[in-house]
Amino acid sequence: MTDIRNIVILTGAGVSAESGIDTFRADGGLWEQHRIEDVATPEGFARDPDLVLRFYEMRKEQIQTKLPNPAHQALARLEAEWDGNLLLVTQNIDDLHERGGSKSVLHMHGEALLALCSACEARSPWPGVMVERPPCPSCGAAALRPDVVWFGEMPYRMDEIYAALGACDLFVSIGTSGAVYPAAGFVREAKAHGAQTLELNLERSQGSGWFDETRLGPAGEIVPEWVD
Ligand code: BJW
Repeated sequence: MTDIRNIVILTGAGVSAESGIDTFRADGGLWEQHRIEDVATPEGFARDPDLVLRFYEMRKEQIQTKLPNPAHQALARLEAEWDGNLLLVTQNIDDLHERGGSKSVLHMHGEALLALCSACEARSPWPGVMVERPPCPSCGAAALRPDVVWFGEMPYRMDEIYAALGACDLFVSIGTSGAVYPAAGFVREAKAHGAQTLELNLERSQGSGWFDETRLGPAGEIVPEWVD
């Protein structure tokens, strides 16, 4: 990769699919089993918090039984060996990048293992029994919610992400459908600043036409091939 110093990598549910974690939009995926409006919006949470807490409790338990796959491990190797700048942005709320060895991961849609206090905005480890309304360890309010970004909410650390997109030489998108903004717009942002763009996915994403190159296949195979 000559002339490349700054890399931004965006991952989505497809990078964890071969670890056994459900994606969202596939046949039989999470959004076929649960209505988005019920479990992934602030309005759904206000309407039926127990349903939403049970959904995320189930997701957290699923994540904890799974292991990183060769795609996570390859990205950790790249981070360890790359002597330029590399920002790994994930839309995933699982911790498989970290358990695969990545040291620095930006979770733009939050993390399944954390709770967020709606009153004081402190983060804390997800308590086993959030559905019983334990108090926030920082302020004592019974206002904990999953530390995830729902539709209509602002994804995390956007300034940092756009700054990196504006300075990157290579943008790589892995295992995401390109159906959800603002992440789906990152390729255009990077391209507008002159970056090369590469998509690694099982099938073409919605924004596939924006990429200079697309390589199709399972992430566990094509990500190590690209990295090594
Ligand atoms: C494999 C594989 C294998 C399978 N190997 N690959 C226009 C502009 C801006 C915003 C909007 C807009 N229009 C509408 C909006 C608002 C909305 C939105 O995007 N709606 C769309 C439905 C149109 N966006 C928002 O509300 C966001 N906030 C926002 O916009 O704030 C204002 C703002 C504006 C401008 C700048 C900044 C801010 C918030 C979105 C929050 C999304 N939240 C969720 C839930 C998170 C918690 C949880 O996990 O439960 O995030 S929804 C869900 O979708 C989750 C995912 O991170 C996200 C993306 O899904 P992903 O990862 O792409 O999964 P899939 O299933 O869709 O795709 C999997 C892919 O993998 C497929 O392509 C497969 O082929 C592939 N694959 N197996 C390789 N083995």
